[in-house]
This record gives sequence, structure tokens and C-alpha cells, in this order.
Amino acid sequence: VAALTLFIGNKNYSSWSLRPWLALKVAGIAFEEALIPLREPTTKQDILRHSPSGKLPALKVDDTIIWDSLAICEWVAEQAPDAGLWPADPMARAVARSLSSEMHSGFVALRQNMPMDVRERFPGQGLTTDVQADINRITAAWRDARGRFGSEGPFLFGKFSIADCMYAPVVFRFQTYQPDLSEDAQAYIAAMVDHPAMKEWTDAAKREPWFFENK
Ligand SMILES: N[C@@H](CCC(=O)N[C@@H](CS)C(=O)NCC(=O)O)C(=O)O
Repeated sequence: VAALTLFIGNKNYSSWSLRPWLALKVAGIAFEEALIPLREPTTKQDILRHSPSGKLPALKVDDTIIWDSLAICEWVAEQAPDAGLWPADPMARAVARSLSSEMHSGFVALRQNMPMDVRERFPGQGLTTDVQADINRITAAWRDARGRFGSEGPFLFGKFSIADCMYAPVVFRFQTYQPDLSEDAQAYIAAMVDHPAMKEWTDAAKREPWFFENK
């Protein structure tokens, strides 16, 4: 059994760290957690000691580093095939990968204007025309996935998958900034925040001592 350490940022703020952390939890893979607080004078050098990109998250597997949230999720899915982290059906899987990649490389306006702040509530803040366009696209994509592939559960592809890991930070953002959302989007958010791993992350975020000036 390999020794695993997941390097993450502050749970309240590090949206990218949440994704592989969820994948590992849902896969039932035991791992050590090492938190490097963001926005400290030594943050960059501390991250660079472990992660060649200078970014978090990074997963250390024995002597090998896997950096980038989606790459770590892929590795976890390969390690735990029975966890079903990608949908079993090839077409569902292809759509789940499309959705995950779209999140990974897009939605810049949403990310910039509604930074993840798990424990806070800023209803109505952060909304611009570009953010609304991102919200419209995300919720349409959620509806499409759930409508075509979601019949076996409350998550995007029914069962909890990497697509849910990738959108989990958006779920927290919507909980914080509370934009107007359709009922189906709200139902998905409710299922996500009720997931035991999401609750565990939220509880830890609430206990953290770091506070950024986001607003
Ligand atoms: N594409 C990367 C992005 C990671 C990323 O931007 N991480 C931020 C924290 S959420 C970071 O490490 N920032 C620290 C810095 O730039 O000093 C991934 O998905 O893992």
C-alpha cells in the first residue's frame, strides 16, 4: 500500500483542493492531509517544496507527486475502480469528462467574482453579466446531465462522480452568494451539501483560524 499525502490549501478558501479531497474520501482511500495556508509570506516556498507547479493541491504517492486537481481525481478513479468515480456507461462517462474539463478550464468570471468562502454568506454579491452567463451555462449543463444520466441518484450522473467533485466548489459558491437558481439546481445543491464528505469539509472550514478580506 502506497503512502499518500494530500497537500491542500485552507479548506474555507481553496476551491481546487476540495476536489481531489472529495474523490479520495468517496473512494474510501486513506490518506494523510497536509495543509499549507495560502496568502502567508512563506506560502510560495512552502508549496514549492512539495508541488513543482507552486500550486495546490498536490498528492504525494510514495516518492511521486501528482499535481493538479483533475489529474489527482483521475488517479484516484484508477486506484478505486469499484468506487465508480466515473460513470460506467461510456457515453455518460464522456459527458462527465466534458463537464469536468469545462469547469477546469472555464467559468473565469464566476471564479473571480464569487471566490469560495465556505462558511460565509454574501447573498446578492458578486453578480455581474458575465457571472450570470456562467451561472446560466453551469445550471443548464447540470440539468442536461441529470436529465439524461441522473436517474440513479441525486448527483450529476446519479451516483457521486468526479463531475460532482469538480463542481463542488461552485455548490459552495452558490450557497454563499445565493444567486437566483431554478428548483432543480437548488435540489442538486441540497444533495451536495448534505453529502457526508462535504459536511466534513464544511465543519473543518468553520474551525480554521484564517480570514481573508474577500468582501
Ligand atoms: N489547475 C490547478 C490550479 C491550482 C491552483 O490555482 N491553486 C491555488 C489555490 S486554490 C494555489 O495553489 N495558489 C497558491 C499560489 O499561487 O501561490 C489545479 O486544478 O490543481
